[in-house]
Amino acid sequence: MSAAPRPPAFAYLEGVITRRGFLTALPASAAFAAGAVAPPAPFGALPSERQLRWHDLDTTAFLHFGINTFTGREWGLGDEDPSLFQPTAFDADAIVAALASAGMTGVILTCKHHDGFCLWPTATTEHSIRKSSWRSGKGDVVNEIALAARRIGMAFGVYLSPWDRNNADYGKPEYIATYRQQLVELLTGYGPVFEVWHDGANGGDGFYGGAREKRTIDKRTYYDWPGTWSLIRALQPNAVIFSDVGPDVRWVGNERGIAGDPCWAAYDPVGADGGPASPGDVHERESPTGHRNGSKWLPAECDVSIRPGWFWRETENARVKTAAQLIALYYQSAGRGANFLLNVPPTSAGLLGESDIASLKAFGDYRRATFTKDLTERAKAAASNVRGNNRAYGPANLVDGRDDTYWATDDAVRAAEATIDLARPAAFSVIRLREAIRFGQRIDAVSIDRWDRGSWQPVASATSIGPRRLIRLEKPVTASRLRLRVTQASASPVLSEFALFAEPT
Ligand code: FUL
Ligand code: CA
Repeated sequence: MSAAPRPPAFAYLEGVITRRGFLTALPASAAFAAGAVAPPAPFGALPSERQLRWHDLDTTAFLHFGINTFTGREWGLGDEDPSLFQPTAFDADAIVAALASAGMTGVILTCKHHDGFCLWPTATTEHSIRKSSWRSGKGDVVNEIALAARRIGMAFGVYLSPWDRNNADYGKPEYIATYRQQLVELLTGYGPVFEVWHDGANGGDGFYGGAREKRTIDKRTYYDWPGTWSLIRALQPNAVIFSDVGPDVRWVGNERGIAGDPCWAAYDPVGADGGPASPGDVHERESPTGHRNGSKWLPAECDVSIRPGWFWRETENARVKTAAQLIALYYQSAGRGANFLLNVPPTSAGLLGESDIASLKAFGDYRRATFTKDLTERAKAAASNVRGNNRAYGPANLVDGRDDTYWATDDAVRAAEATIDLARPAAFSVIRLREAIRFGQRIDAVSIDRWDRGSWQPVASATSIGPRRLIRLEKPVTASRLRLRVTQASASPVLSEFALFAEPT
């Protein structure tokens, strides 16, 4: 005999919602197993399990740290003395604590930037922390950040620049073996890695072991990316791989932290000249929006720095983005279904800057104050259509606070509406919608209305939803009854959430 709670008796189209799941909140698969109605067939490109986990991360941090932190350059040439790397008060726990205060769920460290200087004691090159007098050559920044991240509950990721302006072999096949060996070290020595980041900067002037010349490589063939990607898969199967072209996560096409609107998760990248795409060679104008009917699930990641540069320099201390700017970027990136990747570069002391810490904390305070309380908590929901008239797919699933339950309609439905009755009038300024993306990105457009003295009045509308759509209203709206209309869909809608939030004043 199962001890599962019995469903309360109510009409399947309307139910009193509690946060603790009773039967209306059971995943559709359970209802199906009970001999009921099959879930909808997935539509279009679909996310992998590792992509689904990555979507949940929402906002992560970038740490650009290395030789450039001490030279004031953005792109070091690769001829720097390793002993220039000399942080005076490096504290990995303090760095990740400041990131965590912003609500960040992961951190990606520049283990090697274009200058080739490695922040871990690699066996592959002399251009590393091992050759710095800092901590008598015994330091390992990768290890310290990875451990600090784990201690505080953040995921850890690695940036390893393919371009290496120090390496004598750069441009020759030998360097590819070195690059892969560096990945092996990073992906086997530091615990679980959630993301491997390959930037697209490729070739040019460099030190190259003393040759001091310009080296150009064939972006399409030189790196043999498929070979490197399968190595990553073998070593860290749960890590997503980021580049201009994926294969798991795409660059959004700008370094301003702004996704397109719409921003479709699917994408079929082509090269700048219309030929095959590769990291560093993509027709980036289409990267912000993706492709509505793209064949690959390749969601966007919006990278941007909290400062004008990617690396810390004293002269930019007064130009740190404010919390208000970070909040605006959050809505323009994560709010459009992408992930927000915010760079916060450590100082030459090996800490974060004071203004950076203050902006991070205020950004986190805003997010906690806004998103902790969902005003639909005690709402009742009704819908114009419910899949198979089965309450396992009912609109109550929109407001149950659970990601694994969803409102779904019959297959032929392309336009549908759900009404949400709040227990009492509430003032809100943010609406959050989520599709159950295991079933693909199905919805093309929605509108939200409020009931005002006898008629429906428009509040907002949006196009792509995907894993997350945040609609931030210009000013708070008060209502006790709302209507969500799916006005256009490419397949029957499957939505897991309709939530309302009030921003702090
Ligand atoms: C680019 C690099 O050239 C920049 O220095 C920075 O690392 C940025 C995130 O990626 O490709
Ligand atoms: Ca739900």
